[in-house]
Amino acid sequence: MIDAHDTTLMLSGGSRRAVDHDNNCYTLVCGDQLCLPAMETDLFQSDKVRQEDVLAIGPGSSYLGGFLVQDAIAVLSAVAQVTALAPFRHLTTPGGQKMSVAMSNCGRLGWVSDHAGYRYQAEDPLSGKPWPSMPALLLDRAQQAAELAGYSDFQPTVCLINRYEVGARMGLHQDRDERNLTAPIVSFSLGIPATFIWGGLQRTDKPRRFLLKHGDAVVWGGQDRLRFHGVAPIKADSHALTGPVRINITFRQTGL
Ligand SMILES: O=C(O)CCC(=O)C(=O)O
Ligand SMILES: [Mn+2]
Repeated sequence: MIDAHDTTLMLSGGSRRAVDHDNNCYTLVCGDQLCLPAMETDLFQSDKVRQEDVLAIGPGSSYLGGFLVQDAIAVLSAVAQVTALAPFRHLTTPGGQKMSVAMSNCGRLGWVSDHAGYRYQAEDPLSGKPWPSMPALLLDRAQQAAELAGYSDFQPTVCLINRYEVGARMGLHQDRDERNLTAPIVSFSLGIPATFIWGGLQRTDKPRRFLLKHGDAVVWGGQDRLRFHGVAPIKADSHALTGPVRINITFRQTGL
């Protein structure tokens, strides 16, 4: 095992070697360089969250505390592979404002925003090429989280990756750009913590706030699928694996 400093995944630039608890060695990059990690062991081995660890936060929504902790290095390594091909960028809202959260996507479709509106599309507007494919580990863990939350046969076509630096936030909103509102949203948090704002079905409903920490998952669907939610401005912090950054990954099932 190497020390915490050396395991920092430089998702905002540079590259690092990291060794996880099973002695797998990874090279982690973010930039225009692609570096494949040496993954020799079974990435799908951890199955640590049990049904009894799933906390209901609404009739159709669950909080899975620590769900991804065991896989965090491999998941962040997969994210770094995606963002080497489709770099994080700050999109513009239809109203012309630059978003504080930097985004990328993998999967069949990706979520984009510009002066023409919010939408899903098959090509990365930066490269004109298809989005990188969804790494098998990410798909597997998203499906497992959905299953634990009571949603079987989740087939996400979109994996939106959000990078939050200090001060970045996401205003109260509904995820409603998807064609299929019967499938849930699966959301993973890695790195420094965030205060999640968990509202109701009306924008004016009084929201609850709870901390999303490294490795936590939230799943919402069914009658909670259109709940308003957001992320409060990120406070300065540092995490051994991501440095001063929070990574959020949401999985969505939609077509065009
Ligand atoms: O960062 C989060 O926890 C939530 C992200 C989100 O709501 C979104 O990408 O639509
Ligand atoms: Mn959302």
